[in-house]
Amino acid sequence: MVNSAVTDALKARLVEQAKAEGFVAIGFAPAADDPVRTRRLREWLDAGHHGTMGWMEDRAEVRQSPKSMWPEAQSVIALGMAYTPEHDPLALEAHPDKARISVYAQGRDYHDTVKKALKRLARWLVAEAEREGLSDVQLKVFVDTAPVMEKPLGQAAGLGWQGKHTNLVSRAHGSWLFLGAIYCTVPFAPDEQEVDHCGSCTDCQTACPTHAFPAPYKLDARRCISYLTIEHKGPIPDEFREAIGNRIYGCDDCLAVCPWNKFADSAAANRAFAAREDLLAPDLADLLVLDDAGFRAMFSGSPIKRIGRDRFVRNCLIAAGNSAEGKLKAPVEALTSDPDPVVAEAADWALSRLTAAL
Ligand code: B12
Ligand code: SF4
Ligand code: SF4
Repeated sequence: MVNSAVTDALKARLVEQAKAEGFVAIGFAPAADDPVRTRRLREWLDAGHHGTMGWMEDRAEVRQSPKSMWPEAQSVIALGMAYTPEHDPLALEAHPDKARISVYAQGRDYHDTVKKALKRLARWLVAEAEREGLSDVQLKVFVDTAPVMEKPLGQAAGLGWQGKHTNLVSRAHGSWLFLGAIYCTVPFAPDEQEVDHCGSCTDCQTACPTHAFPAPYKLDARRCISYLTIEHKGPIPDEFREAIGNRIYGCDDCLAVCPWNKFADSAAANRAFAAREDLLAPDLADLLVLDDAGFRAMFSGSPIKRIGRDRFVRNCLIAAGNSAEGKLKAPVEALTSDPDPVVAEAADWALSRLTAAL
């Protein structure tokens, strides 16, 4: 039997240590199964809303609950690191010659930053638990890529609530939190679950350019610009090309319009996520000419590097086709003979759009 006075004291110190590691939100939840969460994940997958993200389906039984991944887990420690922007994420809407990169990808890759901080925190916890006489404490750390439902776990731990746009909204940090989780064998006292504060607001639902919400709290990823520009390989379906506008990597529209962001202060953001000067408002003309080496050099340390040059240039071509900018015609035309057939097809489309518009 673990002494709760010991775990409570350890929990209080862990909260302070998490802050020292740059986390602005931390909460604790039991590692218990939740039939509602499990059912909703199943419904989402059965509706095919995950599109070609087969990895969501492959490990659904593991993803649905901490216990199904790791029966020994007792607690979930949910953590949030802020990336609140200093600028208006929608500012480039009326500048079709510029490329819009979503806020989360304008600075350093959060996978690296959050994972490193989680690992340091985990090492601290094991050492301190031992010092308190808790033997054989085990834990696992996660950010994004593991089969873990970080948003509902974050809500269960009191970090915020899943808004109608499906992301976790925090009363203090709005929509701008990266999430991470630690599963551990220490039975920490749980915090109170956060409740929904969306009320009658529908701002995120009406802001979506591709109508990706079949209903509040439900996202059809196949229609989401984030999915289409990052996860989706192959040609972007015609029906979404115009609506994508000049968004070349991810999308912030449903997050940016959320009224809770007025409480978010960019001073709380981790400096690693501050926008790189060259990614705030890059010229499409400069991005269209990137070859493989140029792409890798430009996006080293950035989450953008993972989509590779071909998918990136494909996205830039969709934006160029929407731009009606004469100066983009030459670089677009050069790409019609690109060795990658998806790039060449997007270039044909963009060229015909530019020709019709000019
Ligand atoms: C797959 C994925 C995507 C997919 C699908 C998104 C989605 N909504 O599922 C795509 C590629 C589209 C995507 C996009 C983005 N993503 Co993403 N993504 C993930 C990932 C890997 C898994 C999410 C998941 O489990 N989806 C499955 C569905 C079933 O889960 P769900 O959204 O929680 O669904 C719940 C609701 O629908 C709810 N529900 C259903 N019906 C009802 C009814 C009622 C009444 C209620 C109340 C609730 C409810 O219950 C479901 C289960 O909890 C997580 C990381 C992780 N491991 O958790 C990051 C993650 C969610 N992504 C993140 C981010 C930042 C983004 C983008 C903002 C990036 C960008 N700027 O382009 C966009 C946002 C788009 C959006 N509006 O969601 C962050 C979100 C942080 C936060 N504060 O919430 C995460 C947590 C990564 C991280 N570690 O920080 N993402
Ligand atoms: S990220 Fe953009 S495309 Fe995706 S749901 Fe939000 S507003 Fe719609
Ligand atoms: S925009 Fe409105 S409905 Fe959407 S998450 Fe924010 S408060 Fe909720």
